[in-house]
Amino acid sequence: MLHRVAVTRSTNDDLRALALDGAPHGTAILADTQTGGRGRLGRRWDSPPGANVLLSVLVRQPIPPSRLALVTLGAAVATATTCGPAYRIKWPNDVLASDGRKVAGILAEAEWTNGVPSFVVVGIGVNVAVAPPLPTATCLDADGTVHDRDTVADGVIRGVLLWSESLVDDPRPVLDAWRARSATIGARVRVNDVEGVALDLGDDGGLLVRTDDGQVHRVLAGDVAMVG
Ligand code: BT5
Repeated sequence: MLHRVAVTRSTNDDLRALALDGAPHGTAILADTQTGGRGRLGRRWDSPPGANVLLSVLVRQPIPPSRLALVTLGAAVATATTCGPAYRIKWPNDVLASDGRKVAGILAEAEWTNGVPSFVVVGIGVNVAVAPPLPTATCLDADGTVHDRDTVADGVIRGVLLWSESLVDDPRPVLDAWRARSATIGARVRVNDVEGVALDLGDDGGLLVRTDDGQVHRVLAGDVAMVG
């Protein structure tokens, strides 16, 4: 069930409220504009006027807690796939155009009840027709073609549900699909205080980075900067 709203603070907040009221797996909210769109770590997600996707999808599946971080990775795969073959993922959740600028981001928020995850609200912002005035941002239409916002939203919803359902039984398909779309693996990166070569993903979705002294560090959260 897809709810459409014109203006809201954050579709993630709205969908969480619906979920607490018992909304089923697959419920989604698509907004034209957000006044308080959120990124990770207290950052903002901008929604300049234009036909962009500001979307939240409810995942209510018995995903083992150890695999919850993979919901974000699966959503990033779904979004990059919908955007097109040239789009790549920077760990963990940025979808980048081939020039390295960001076209989409994911904010997945899990709700816990008595120590058990009861649902995950997966928020996805895709700049379809217009990017905010940031040097690091771009939009799908920047490739010179016009993209249909509803088609993008529909592709992302289907993909998010498909990949998150696959996590119930087996984390490997999401991990492998993410690796195949990665802009990070093999690159020299700095993440938190660690600088080195990004070797691979761990089974939990963490990033394995080999520093120049040969040690392998596993990073579970943070922002990757490409170095050199
Ligand atoms: C994200 O955070 O990329 C997660 C974005 C999730 C947004 C969706 S929209 C629907 C749902 N409802 C919400 O309230 N949120 C979700 P992060 O990795 O922290 O990236 C945030 C950073 O990206 C900002 O600090 C800016 O530098 C940059 N940024 C902000 N808005 C952008 C945009 N529209 N396009 C590209 N970059 C942007």
